[in-house]
Amino acid sequence: MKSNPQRACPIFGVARRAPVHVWLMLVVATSCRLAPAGFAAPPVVSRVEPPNWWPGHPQNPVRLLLAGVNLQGAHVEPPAGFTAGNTRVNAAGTFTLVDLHIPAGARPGPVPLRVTTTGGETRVPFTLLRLLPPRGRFAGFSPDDVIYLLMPDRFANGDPVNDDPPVSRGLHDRSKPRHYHGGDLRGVMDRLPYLRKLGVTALWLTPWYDNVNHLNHLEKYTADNRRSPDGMPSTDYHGYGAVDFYNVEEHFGDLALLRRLVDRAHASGLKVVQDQVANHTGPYHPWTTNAPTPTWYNGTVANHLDNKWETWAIADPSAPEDKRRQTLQGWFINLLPDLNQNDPETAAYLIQNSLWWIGQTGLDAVRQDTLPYVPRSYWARWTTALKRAHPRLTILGEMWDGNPRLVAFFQGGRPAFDGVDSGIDTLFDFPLHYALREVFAKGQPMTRLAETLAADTNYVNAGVLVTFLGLHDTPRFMSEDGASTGGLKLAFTALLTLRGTPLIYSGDEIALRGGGDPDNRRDFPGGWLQDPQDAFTRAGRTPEQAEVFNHVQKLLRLRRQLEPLRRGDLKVLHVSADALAFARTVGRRTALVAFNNGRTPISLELTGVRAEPGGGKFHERLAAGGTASFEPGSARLHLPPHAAAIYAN
Ligand SMILES: [Ca+2]
Ligand SMILES: [Ca+2]
Ligand SMILES: [Ca+2]
Repeated sequence: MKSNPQRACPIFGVARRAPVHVWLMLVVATSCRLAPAGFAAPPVVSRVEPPNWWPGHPQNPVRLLLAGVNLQGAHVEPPAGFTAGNTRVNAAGTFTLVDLHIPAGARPGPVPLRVTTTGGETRVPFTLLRLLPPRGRFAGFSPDDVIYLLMPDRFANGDPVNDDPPVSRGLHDRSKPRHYHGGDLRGVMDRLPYLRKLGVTALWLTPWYDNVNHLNHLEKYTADNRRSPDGMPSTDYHGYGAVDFYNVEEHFGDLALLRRLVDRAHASGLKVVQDQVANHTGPYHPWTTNAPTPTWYNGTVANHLDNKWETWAIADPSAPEDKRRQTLQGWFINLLPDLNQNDPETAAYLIQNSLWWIGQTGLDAVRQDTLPYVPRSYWARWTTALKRAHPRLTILGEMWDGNPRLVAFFQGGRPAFDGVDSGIDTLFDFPLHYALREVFAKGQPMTRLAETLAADTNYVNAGVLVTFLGLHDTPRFMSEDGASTGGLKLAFTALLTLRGTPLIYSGDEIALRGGGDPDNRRDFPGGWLQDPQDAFTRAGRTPEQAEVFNHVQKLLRLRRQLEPLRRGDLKVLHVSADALAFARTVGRRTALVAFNNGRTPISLELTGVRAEPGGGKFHERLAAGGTASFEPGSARLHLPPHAAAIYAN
């Protein structure tokens, strides 16, 4: 093959802003050898995913996805000592998949790959990095932690320069609830002291994947918030519409900043939870028109199933097959391209992508979006791969349902009827979420809470469930009919004293209002320089905000101090329409928590209070204004209306 250095090297796939891809393109541009007209065109590789890996990583070989053009018949040759194999090229010649075996004893550094076809050759850079030291990283979370959920776009604007980035102009408008508002990773970093002061110990950020750089014309909303082709286009500020699984959204920052944020969070005693989405991509992902394999997605843009969210069909051995298929393969809101995890190439890509983010940043846990819409066999493979690399990592799945039996079905730790143990550590406790709302906002009987806790036997381990009052997908507590700050405080007292790993949705600690999506995603007051009020500071909080903030802060301190509130077994001692009392005990230490959700004072005679000899006297810790007397094994409590008390020995 004669080369023709006179011809310009064709470039496929415009370089993104990430440095790794910029230098990749430079190498491509200077190294590809070109064929004269009439011959096969030379291969061009515009990117490789993952862009790097690690010697000594248990995932070996790493399966590389090379994207470009003219890759038909491509042969990939790594440097001496490495081997490449199992090469596969798609019919269009736009993708090459290849296993790269990393030899024992390989050192961090460049591993340039030579890609040859009958049309010529090109060099593709690839890098081995040093594994991050595990100390202080990959730590997982437990009921000893309290998670704080925030949406990076809506929390704090630490860098106004990236509000309207050159590659994605025109998406920033704080007056529009579905546009970017300017919050970013720098803003989160700047507010770590606030989070520490509040007393949370882990951060869950909604997805930081790169989302589309223009308006979303496929998801339009009318002024009254109905999805309609006649509405106004939205943006993917929420992060759930990935168009690039290997880049950070430019409105939020970049990979280097993300790594700094994780390190700073760790140094501040805060773990980091990544929000990952394996079920679907954004509607504008380039794969929708150019996929690595014919079965990369379930269906096509023109021809696919519409997901009806019938998750019961997954948990039901006798469910009709078409329901199962629709639930697993249907496109979310009939729009989001559904990834096919039954295609081994797609599965390998997604597993490696998870491992890459964890390995790159040192984060501690993964929250997996839309869990039930992905085959459970995939979750088993995925969790096994993640735990093999990072045994302490925690995996939290989103299974949105109020039925404890259904939620419990998705928790790992035992095989279900399908023979699959999903390996999912924990799930959101939606059943308890609904009960807390109904009792403390809507005034339903306290028995709702006891009934919900009675369903704990459905779970492999209810003690680790992630409990919450609200999420970014639910209306705010304070916007429920009947909600009050008093009710919110009682709900927080229950949340932070019951079993589970509690989660606080950013803004609930200051009684923020907001209805359904997107009203529940209002900006945190004070996160923007021009904000008239700064609720991040004591002086800036309104009396109502201060009342709730101080209460949550006090509860978080008590939860840290009192081991039974985190780890104690739970025994309900009394329940009636207005009252609930439970004890949580670890060894000699007990925390007795009592609620009066009624309008009149109550007296409770409690028996079965376990206080072993040497456990010390009970003291009230919440300053609730009630009185109590304790005898061995029993207690008599008086509580004012709408009050809760925590007694601990
Ligand atoms: Ca910004
Ligand atoms: Ca973007
Ligand atoms: Ca699916």
